[in-house]
Amino acid sequence: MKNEIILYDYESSPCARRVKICLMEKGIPYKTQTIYLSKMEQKNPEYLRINPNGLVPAINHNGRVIFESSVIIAYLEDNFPKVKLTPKTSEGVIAAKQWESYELAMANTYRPLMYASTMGPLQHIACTRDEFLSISAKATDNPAHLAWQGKVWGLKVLDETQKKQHRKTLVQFIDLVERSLENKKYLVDNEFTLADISVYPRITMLPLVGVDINHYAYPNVCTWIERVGKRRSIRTTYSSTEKSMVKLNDIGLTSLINRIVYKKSPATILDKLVVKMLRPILRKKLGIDEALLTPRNSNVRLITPDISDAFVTAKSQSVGIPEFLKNEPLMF
Ligand SMILES: N[C@@H](CCC(=O)N[C@@H](CS)C(=O)NCC(=O)O)C(=O)O
Repeated sequence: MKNEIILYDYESSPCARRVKICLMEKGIPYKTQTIYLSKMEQKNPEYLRINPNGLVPAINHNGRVIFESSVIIAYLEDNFPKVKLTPKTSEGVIAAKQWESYELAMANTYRPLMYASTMGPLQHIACTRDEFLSISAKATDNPAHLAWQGKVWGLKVLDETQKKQHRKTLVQFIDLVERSLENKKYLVDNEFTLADISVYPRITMLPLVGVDINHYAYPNVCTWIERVGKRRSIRTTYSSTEKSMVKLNDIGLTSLINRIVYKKSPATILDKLVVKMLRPILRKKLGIDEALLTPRNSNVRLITPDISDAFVTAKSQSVGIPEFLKNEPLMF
């Protein structure tokens, strides 16, 4: 039997990166199949057969499908035990499970904040609402999923108070990581384990949702990020998309974009100029024109080793944008 792992991945997903780090640490070869979250492919009926939660990551190991990053990692620990990442002490095992569980809760806080402060504003500038919904409607005809996309583009995922609350929750998470790393090299048992693999990909993405991590406030976290960041598994899984997002953020472009799109007062000439300059760049980066040209029903082509390596083409029953989502006024 061929020993093949396919990872259903999205380049900048911290949850998928966690699985990639684990695969790399264990030296397990794998292929990836990108599920474009920007095009709602995670909600495509074909992909929902793989992960009914409609999220990445999932893996297919010789036809056996597993979803949920911590479950995938537990599966890899059991089935590829040569390199062990589970802590050696029973106390350590419990502590690592707690980090996994805490991180799971943080994913739920991070998700809307990510859509509100990155995905939504970028898409809002790159394309019109109808374009965004048409692309999504190629992947799913579920009105709830399309309504969510309407909220993402329309910048209605979280209001300012909710954004602040979500950031506060994430700050409490970093505070705990900071305290837990006092006089320690790693989170659990002072060696690199599943606990670090769970937490690292999320922590390093927090600046992208407006949660600052600096040496003054978080010396232990920053030293740990540098230490863990030197591992080959971490370096090679640092995607070019994440690098670009970090760069955009570091030069202040993400906060400028947020200021412009969330402004209550009418857009100024300068705002309009910035948007005009950014639109073609973002449009290209996000592959808007290409996605608009992709025929309906063929957006998600899943590699499924259980069906003799064939490509299976999604048979989505998309019918376009539902009436109730049409005709919302444009901002720019
Ligand atoms: N608890 C899940 C969380 C997975 C998750 O939130 N995945 C994100 C990417 S990091 C996703 O697919 N988001 C798409 C969406 O929110 O619709 C896991 O660890 O696998």
